[in-house]
Amino acid sequence: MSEAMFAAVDLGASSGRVMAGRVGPGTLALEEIRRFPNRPVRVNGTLHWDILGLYGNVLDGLRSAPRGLSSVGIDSWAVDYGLLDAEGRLLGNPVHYRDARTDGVMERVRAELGEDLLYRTSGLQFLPFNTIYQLAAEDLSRAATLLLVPDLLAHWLTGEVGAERTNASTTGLLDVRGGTWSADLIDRLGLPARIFPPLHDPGADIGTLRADVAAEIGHGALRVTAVGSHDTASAVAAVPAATDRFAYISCGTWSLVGVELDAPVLTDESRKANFTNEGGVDGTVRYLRNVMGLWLIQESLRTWGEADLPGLVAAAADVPGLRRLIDPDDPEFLPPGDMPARIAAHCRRRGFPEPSTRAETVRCILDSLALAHRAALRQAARLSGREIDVVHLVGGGSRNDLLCRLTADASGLPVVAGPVEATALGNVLAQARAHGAVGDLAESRALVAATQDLRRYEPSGDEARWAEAAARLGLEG
Ligand code: ADP
Ligand code: LRH
Repeated sequence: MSEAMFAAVDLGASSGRVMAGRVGPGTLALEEIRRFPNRPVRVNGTLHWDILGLYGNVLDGLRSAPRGLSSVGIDSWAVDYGLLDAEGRLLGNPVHYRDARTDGVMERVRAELGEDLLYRTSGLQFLPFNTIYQLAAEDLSRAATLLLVPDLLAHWLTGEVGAERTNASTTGLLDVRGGTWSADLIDRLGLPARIFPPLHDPGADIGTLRADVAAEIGHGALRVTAVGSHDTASAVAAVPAATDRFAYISCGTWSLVGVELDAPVLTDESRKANFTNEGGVDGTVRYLRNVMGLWLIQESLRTWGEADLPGLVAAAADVPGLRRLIDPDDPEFLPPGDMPARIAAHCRRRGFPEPSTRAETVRCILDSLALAHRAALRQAARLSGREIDVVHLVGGGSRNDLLCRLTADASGLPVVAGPVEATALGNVLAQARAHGAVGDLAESRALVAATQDLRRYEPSGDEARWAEAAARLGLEG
């Protein structure tokens, strides 16, 4: 196997990047080509993604990427989509999953179709912004094609139309066992079956750049290869695990906490615990729960107009722990808005003192996230029967030393932090596999473990204190 180079387009909810990845025997190296903020824009009261701004940044990134790329792969956050009309024109700017248009829709659909039917069919957790609920709130009369965000960008690059399976698994409309669109759910919801494009898996060849795009970015007949286009699927594929007795926390805007399984868990208990069975690479199941994640900090920083996150985390490390706590998964924290005020009110309601400084607010968030990580890890193990020896914490959150340490202490498990750019690495590795530059998933993970910077945190042994706090908050898992 010789060395090859790939471009990874990775769009997170808070920032996007174009990376160049070199892969070969003993080599896995990422170079950042371009990084750009991903800022939602409210227009006429509706929160949108700035999809053309993102696409423009992707083109600029690819233009600056080294020549000699074997292919490009695209991943992004899940659930959101663009609709094309019969002429292939975008029907309106994609709406952000945190927009209020889905308020009450999930409850209505659940009541009409039944929780049991929804969960047994798609295996998906109940989150108000799942594509299924967004579509139920949308006028689809002029829509000819639905494309999830990475599929939309791939379409603009190549002219091809399709749906990559790992991301399609977050719509709530994919049959978790068969891996096909659920004609039954689509029919029961009265959605037009015509809008759902043909499905493909990571590794599939999507197509070559359109001639006009190739001319614009100067990369000739570059191919676009499907990757785990759900960012979390790519992140989990790059977890540097050596055995299957691991859990992962893909930690960025969200903390996605779970285990990797061969088959879905569709029990009533799993449904009640709101665990999801999303699609991973190689037909694996990402059995996980969404924890509100670093969104709580992102939105606090935005409210404060503050940019020094490392300084605040350092200050939070000096604040006494477990004094102020929230349930981070309370739906009140989902929409944009004044986060510190919501956190203070939540503390008060729960009988904790309100944070009075920014450092106390950050400490409250990190203690509470560590407690939620603990609960989700325990539940994942219990509901799936998978034993966990180690927790791999990947993504931007792995740079937060305090959060890694608190997660190890709270869970009583060793935490291996890194890689920070697990998603981009997973994206590159899926392409490298398709082009024969690396072997299977286990070999890809071994390459990550051998080449990337990782830190290990041993639990401090004071799990009892955390168990007490978790019980007080009703987060015992
Ligand atoms: P997403 O893909 O959801 O946009 P990322 O994986 O890029 O998220 O992670 C972004 C998060 O990483 C930020 O919100 C921040 O909390 C955290 N982060 C980034 N850099 C640092 C740092 N130097 N110290 C602590 N946390 C950091
Ligand atoms: C993380 C993520 C997560 C989804 C959410 C919408 O970026 O893809 O897996 O639940 O965004």
